Amino acid sequence: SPTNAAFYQVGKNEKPITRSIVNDDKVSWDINFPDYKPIEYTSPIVLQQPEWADAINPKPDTKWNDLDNGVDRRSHNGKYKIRENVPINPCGRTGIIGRGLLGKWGPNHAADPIVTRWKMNADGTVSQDKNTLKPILQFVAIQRKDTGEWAIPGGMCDPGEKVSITLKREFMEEALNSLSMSDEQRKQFQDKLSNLFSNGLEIYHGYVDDPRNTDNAWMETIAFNFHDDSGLFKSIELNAGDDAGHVEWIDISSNLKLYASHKDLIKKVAQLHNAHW
Ligand code: RP5
Ligand code: MG
Ligand code: MG
Repeated sequence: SPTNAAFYQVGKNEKPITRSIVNDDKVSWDINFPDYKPIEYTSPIVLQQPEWADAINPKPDTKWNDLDNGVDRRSHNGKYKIRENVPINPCGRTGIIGRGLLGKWGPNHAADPIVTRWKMNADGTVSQDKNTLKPILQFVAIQRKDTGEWAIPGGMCDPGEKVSITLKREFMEEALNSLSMSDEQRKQFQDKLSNLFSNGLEIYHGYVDDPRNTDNAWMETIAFNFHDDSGLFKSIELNAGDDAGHVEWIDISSNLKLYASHKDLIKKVAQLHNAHW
């Protein structure tokens, strides 16, 4: 279900916005809710129309549910509805109309690289959980600068960018700080990672419960797992960059508290590897 948080402050420079309350039983558009009075909010950053943002009012000739001049306006969740030339969130009411912090009307596409390895003991055996006796998986997590929450180092797909490229680019930017590397260094890291990133497994594609979602703009993602069994990261040091403040290998378990829908994605990865959860 869409985010129901009463407060909406993503980004330290944003003023906190109070969503109008939508109880779980009123989220679906199929339920009559005559008193629904969503607040209207689009961040000043978005209204300045940076290159990643749509026009203030959607252009009348926008190709909804289609590729639109390189911008992918298709949803993973099927065809979304348009009302008065504005897309309607397929998962229901959020308490906000407008775009909030999101650039695109309708779906905003992201990709989430979930890089994993087994946790090792000093003697070279795989570490097991004391209770479940299952092996412990670790993943590369970043701490987001906007909300302070731990998260997968994912990010937005650039228009026309292949998902495989976005996955690797975002991992390198947020977990290896590639934005501050020389072109030559960046190329070296790209090569080091090329085996790992060419053997991914799709974990999920579709709508995600992101705190930025509104009734007219929402996040969708494609998440891939890249599992390293070769000890590759013995020679690669993690280094937070871009919208990540910190980066770490984190043990996977059901105790994790993560941003947006990321815990669900990580759970799927744990199940895939029959790891401790
Ligand atoms: C989440 O937003 C997605 O799962 C992805 O991790 C992230 C992309 O947004 P930015 O990290 O670019 O803000 O819902
Ligand atoms: Mg990023
Ligand atoms: Mg990001």
